Amino acid sequence: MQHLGHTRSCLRPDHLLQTPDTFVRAALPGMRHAYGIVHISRAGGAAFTQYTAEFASEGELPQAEDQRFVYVLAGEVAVDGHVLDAGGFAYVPAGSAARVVAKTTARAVVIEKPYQTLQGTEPPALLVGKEADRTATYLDDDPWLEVRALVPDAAACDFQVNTMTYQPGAALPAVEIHVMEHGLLMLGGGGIYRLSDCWHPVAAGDFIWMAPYCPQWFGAVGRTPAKYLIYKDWNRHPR
Ligand code: UGY
Ligand code: MN
Repeated sequence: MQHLGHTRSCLRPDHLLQTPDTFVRAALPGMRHAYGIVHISRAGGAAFTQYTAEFASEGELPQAEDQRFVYVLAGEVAVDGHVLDAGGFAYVPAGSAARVVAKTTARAVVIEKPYQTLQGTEPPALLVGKEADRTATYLDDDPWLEVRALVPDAAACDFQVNTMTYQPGAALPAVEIHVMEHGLLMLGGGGIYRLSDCWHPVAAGDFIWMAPYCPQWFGAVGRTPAKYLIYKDWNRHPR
């Protein structure tokens, strides 16, 4: 289909909306039978890297220099021998020899970030889990806005990854402006994302990066819940 140069993708100094029509696939060094769609990285102004890995069966990621978080979107991926399917996730410490190997054709979110040590704590160990087993909490006690924290809320962990599920019509209670940056992948449904002074219609498959202090608000629109996976830096002094 000819789009005549149109896309919803949008790059601003404090945010990026990247829609699937603008995704570019490339094998990253050391990947075997896999491609990455790099959504954000240092080159784009972020302090972390987020990409979607698309695997053929037996596809594999190279060993990461930095700590790594993996969330399976489709298919089966083994992390250090633990087979994860959709909604399964893993935290892999920096320099770990744990292998990330697809057992089937698969897709996964990968987030990598240099680990920031914290005096008095030991770096976190490898962890695997299932989103469905994580306890749901409600943002500001709103039963229409469910949050599941995938990374343990421990001082040793220097980032968080949560899923947020909005019933149709639910919205963030206020415009947020905070020092943490976000990497966000829309997993289902859609709505309106306010980023800075832009109101973007968004849908499943879209990626968003929000720089520190980017004003942000989301309201779910449609007949099905809107759901996203969201990264933020956490637990460290912003010096
Ligand atoms: O955790 C957060 O900062 C989250 N409420 N932000 C967001 O959904 N844009
Ligand atoms: Mn936020």
